[in-house]
Amino acid sequence: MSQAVSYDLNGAIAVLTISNPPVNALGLAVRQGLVAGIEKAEADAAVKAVLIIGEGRTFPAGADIREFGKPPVDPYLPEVVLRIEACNKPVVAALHGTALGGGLEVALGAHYRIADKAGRIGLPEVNLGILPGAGGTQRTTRIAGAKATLDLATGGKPIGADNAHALGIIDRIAEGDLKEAALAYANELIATGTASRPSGERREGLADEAANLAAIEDTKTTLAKRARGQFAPFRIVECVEAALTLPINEGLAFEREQFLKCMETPQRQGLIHAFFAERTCTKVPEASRAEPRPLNQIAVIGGGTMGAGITVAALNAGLPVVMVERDAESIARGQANVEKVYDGMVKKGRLDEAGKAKRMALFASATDYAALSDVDLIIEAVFENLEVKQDVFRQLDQVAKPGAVLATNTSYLDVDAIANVTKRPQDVIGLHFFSPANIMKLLEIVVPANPADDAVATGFALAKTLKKTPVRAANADGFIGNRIYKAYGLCATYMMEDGASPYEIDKAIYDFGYPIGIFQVHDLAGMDISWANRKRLAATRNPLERYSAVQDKICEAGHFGQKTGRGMYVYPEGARKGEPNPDVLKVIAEEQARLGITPRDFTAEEIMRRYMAAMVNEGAKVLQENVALRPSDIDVVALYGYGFPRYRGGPMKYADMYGLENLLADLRAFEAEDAYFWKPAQLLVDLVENGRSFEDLNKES
Ligand code: 3H9
Repeated sequence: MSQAVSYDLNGAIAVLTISNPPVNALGLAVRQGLVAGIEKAEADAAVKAVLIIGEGRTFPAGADIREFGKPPVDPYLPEVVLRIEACNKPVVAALHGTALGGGLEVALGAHYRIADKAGRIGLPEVNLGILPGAGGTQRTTRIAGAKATLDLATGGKPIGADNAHALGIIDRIAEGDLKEAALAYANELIATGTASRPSGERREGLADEAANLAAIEDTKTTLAKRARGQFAPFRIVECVEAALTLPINEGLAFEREQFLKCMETPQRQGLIHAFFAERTCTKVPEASRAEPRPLNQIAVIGGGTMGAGITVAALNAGLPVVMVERDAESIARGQANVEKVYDGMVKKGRLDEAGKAKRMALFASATDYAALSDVDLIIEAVFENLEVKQDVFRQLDQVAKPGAVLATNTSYLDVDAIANVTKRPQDVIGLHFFSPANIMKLLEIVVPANPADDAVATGFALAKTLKKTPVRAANADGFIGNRIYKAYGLCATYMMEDGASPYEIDKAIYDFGYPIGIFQVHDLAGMDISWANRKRLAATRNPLERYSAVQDKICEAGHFGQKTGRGMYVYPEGARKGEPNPDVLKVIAEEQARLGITPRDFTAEEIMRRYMAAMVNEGAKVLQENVALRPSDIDVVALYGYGFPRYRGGPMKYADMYGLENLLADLRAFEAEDAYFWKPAQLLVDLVENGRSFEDLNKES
């Protein structure tokens, strides 16, 4: 027997225990072990039933994703599942932890399923750009119907054992010890002479034809919007449709065909890259060298939009927060900002009053910094101005207990300049939250010149507690995200001045897969914010940098976007979706005339080629300056902070797939028109010269 699957006898039951840490993924050794185990059990006349169970934390959480893209090796998972299903003795699967994807499919190959009460099951393949390829769509539909299958397989979210039980996917819930309960179940089957029961022959889920057809139509409608541009979700619908009409063997063959098509797509590559990237970003040198400091009580300085959002994120995670503001009026406003978020959630039915009360019970407020004397981590979230922040840190230095981590929430400012006003710069880090801070997953953890390892590790521990995705950034203007954003933002304004209208640019970006275009983002965030930043940097701007004054002119007229009803778009009373603003086109025309630019046409393809070249080139500069640890960290920033379409993996992954030599050729072509802006990053030149990719750098990190 393979080491990955052990074979033991318990009375008349053959127990196959899967052991492939950490998540018992169904790699080759497990697949071989399962087939061998079933064959051995069949061959032994004394064995009357088989039990499949996982060792450690979980029943298999799926196929081994690391094998994808490599040549497949026999036995394939669909065959393994068929072999289990064909066993002439009843097979029970005992599920605990997260029985996902191929793991659930193996369980569906078994004839009976028992689950631990806390167990979760799901078909999350869609999150990886693929679909359940070992019979998941066919067998689940036969057992639980189209709606349950479509929800599981196109939504990709796991459900609890109780829910799965109610749907008929799980036959029994184990109240006590799972293995004992599963053995008892198998013994019962033996005692009652219950035969094996192949899922592929079941029909309960097919009974309500009208409901099944309605579920297909509903899902098609929701996916048209929710899964715009994606391949796999629509193939899943087709597989479930096939399950409703085709015999099982044909249904399985159809599913296999669709699975293989999904495997061929760049979307599969992009999504699997994203899966590993968002796990790798938590691996940083400081956290490998030191344990985080305790995090029992945190404080937030400032109750504005950011401060309130950070407070809500912490309260949601069960972390007590004391909010500090300068006077009673400001603290009342801060508390109201927090309550407003919860009231909104209550109104939308996402939280009940009891939930709100539970969270607010963890909230305290103060107007005196003395309240900070016993706090483990203090997050300053006051106005984005260096002097103001430095002043706060001087005061924090007086009152914070030794060993408290002092964090500044800043989008651009120099964290060392803030740390160095204290006598404990080693305890200071930057935490760049994204707005709204209670929703956005990204947290840039900014590491100044000489931090204590455990202070940085505490930042990563905080991210984990808040269920955020942390990315380590060195202390440089704009860190990772805003620095790159600035580069492709500039590229967009140059294209706008050269003849592509902002509306054509936004449409190209939307069609690429972003939720909205960059000018719509400006309007949403408030054009005054980037205007203020441009003014802040005006004195240090390199004279070689091309400067577009179009957006300044719009701001000078008092138009800042959605909040003023006019910006790059106009927003008719109450509307959130804007319409093109004719004044903007007028300003652009005036600027073109002033600068002697003859506007030209841009195709959507050229717009995106330039946009991506600007983004990736700046990403490469961020890497060569060691602001980011690895290319995949930049991808995570773009995915979680800036709406980059996940199925494209992130800009650096996109560049690898586009071909770095092609990207460099684009940059060289654009360089002829603006040698300053389009100068290729040296790192990119070196990678191309040596035939290497960003993925090679990921592997070395
Ligand atoms: C599939 O099944 C296809 C079939 O339908 C058809 C085939 C023909 N493979 O997330 P964590 C690693 S597709 C390989 O930090 P958690 C992960 O990278 C699959 N490795 O833990 C990490 O490694 P490291 C469908 C995997 O407790 C470590 O395990 N299944 C796999 O927060 C711990 O992971 C899925 O999509 C895998 N399948 O969450 C489930 N899964 O320590 C994907 C995990 O080196 N997995 N690893 O960084 C998950 O959603 C979560 O990992 C899980 C645990 C919820 C299981």
